[in-house]
Amino acid sequence: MAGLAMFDARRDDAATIAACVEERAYAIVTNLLDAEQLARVKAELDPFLHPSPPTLMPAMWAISDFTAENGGTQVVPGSHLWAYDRAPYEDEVVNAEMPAGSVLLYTGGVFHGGGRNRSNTVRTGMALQYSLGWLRQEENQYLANPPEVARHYPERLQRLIGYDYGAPYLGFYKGGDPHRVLEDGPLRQGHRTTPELEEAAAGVEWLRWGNVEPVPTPAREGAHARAVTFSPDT
Ligand SMILES: O=C(O)CCC(=O)C(=O)O
Repeated sequence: MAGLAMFDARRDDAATIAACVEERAYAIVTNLLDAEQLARVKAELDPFLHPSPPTLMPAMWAISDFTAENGGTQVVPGSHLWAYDRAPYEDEVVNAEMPAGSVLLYTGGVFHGGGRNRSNTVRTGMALQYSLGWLRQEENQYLANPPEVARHYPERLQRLIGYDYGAPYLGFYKGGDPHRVLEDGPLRQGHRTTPELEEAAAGVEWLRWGNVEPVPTPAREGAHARAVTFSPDT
């Protein structure tokens, strides 16, 4: 399965970055509105306590050149194996500099984010995000109950069969609540508010999956990069 997002990152135009990310997952919008904030995709999309076996693989295609100056995607190599609460130091963050036509592959547990665009050029990329094929309902409810049929069901049933978010952000439609496709009138803004997102995230029961032991956290000095870490206990 793949979600598709196109984005143009202009100088000091965080909203443009947000517009792309909204096509994929609202939580990442919040994280990336501040340029150079790093996050893990999987933390928003699956309930497996980090680190775990990979469930997602984003592919970032460079449509234009990606450079450090124009905010090319930043990644923290090795962070897919870190303890969930370890934030990267600044010198652990690298820019994926690559010419147009290249692709950056990473797993959903890697800290990543868009850098600040300090150039006068537009950075354009295309993000295709792949997940394990079994991360879906057993019956294909959208074919079995397409919108023209499902719109006659009670809302509770509509949401039960999939016209709803999976917690906290999975399954969005045009950046918002998929239930909107069954509602009359123009598509209203469907984004969850920050309190709603936080409530959904707080309701996640983090599961241990696999036997991936976190690499030991080094004892060292240095400035931390801006990153979203979490504790499953809070
Ligand atoms: O701006 C970028 O290159 C990274 C965008 C991003 O974080 C994402 O697609 O999840």
